[in-house]
Amino acid sequence: EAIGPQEYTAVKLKVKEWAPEAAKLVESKLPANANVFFVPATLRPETMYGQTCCFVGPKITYGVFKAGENDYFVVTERAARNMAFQGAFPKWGEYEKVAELPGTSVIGTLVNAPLSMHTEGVRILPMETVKATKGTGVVTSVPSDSPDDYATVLDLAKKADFYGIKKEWAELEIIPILETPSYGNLTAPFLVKKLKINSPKDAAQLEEAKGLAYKEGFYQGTILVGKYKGQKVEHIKDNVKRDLIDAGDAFEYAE
Ligand code: A2H
Repeated sequence: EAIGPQEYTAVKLKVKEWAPEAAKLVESKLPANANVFFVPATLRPETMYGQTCCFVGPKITYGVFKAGENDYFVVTERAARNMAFQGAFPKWGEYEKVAELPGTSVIGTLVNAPLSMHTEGVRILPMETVKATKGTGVVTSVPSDSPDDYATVLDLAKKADFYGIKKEWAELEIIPILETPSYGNLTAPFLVKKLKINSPKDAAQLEEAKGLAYKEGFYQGTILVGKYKGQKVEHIKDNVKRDLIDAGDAFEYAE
């Protein structure tokens, strides 16, 4: 765990098509032309090219909070309270919840993921290990570079019926976005295999994999795609974050 404030990039994933249950819950609560965004918090903005889905906790309840004239954010109430004191909402220190969505109700929702190679959109999927007490309670999935995300998409694809999802939602192509000398161009799959991680519940090995992936990716990584292709992660991480913010696709979030 980090000491002192953790500074995240909050990325805006715009809803293109609600899952049926969520559609019913927001129907009467939102203007027809509302822009609604799932807002994952990430420490790795430079990996957003590799988003293949976005996770919510199936046991977490989310709020839909008014973020602007016609904009709404789906995050935990805890995150909304923090955001209210960071200028994310119209009135400083205030947040307005217009609807509540149980995590299970949003599974299958199609969202647009900024910078992702999957421009057709990605699905909201369940992840049991999402913590309600960290970030926004929403986690965007980059299985090429996050061992947690990779272990989870493997599990989701394997048990698609159990999770009530379509297998193909968990199996969007994992495109290499970052290269490191030690782990090649698919760091998370490499480490998950090397450390013999079989499930998202292998907490100790995942913790180890996460540490290795993070260090190697940040200090040795080279980006393989996008406008900074060929450059060192260390040098362009903040540029990718800045670009996302300038495009209106992200903002800074700290806690
Ligand atoms: B990271 P820290 Cl590619 N519950 O983003 C569980 N995990 C959460 C979370 C929550 N409520 N909120 C955020 N996270 C994840 C990308 C990524 C991340 C990559 C590689 C490693 C990595 C894509 N997922 O994180 O405990 C988010 O996943 C490993 C450190 O605050 C976020 O960044 O340090 C990271 O954990 C924040 O973890």
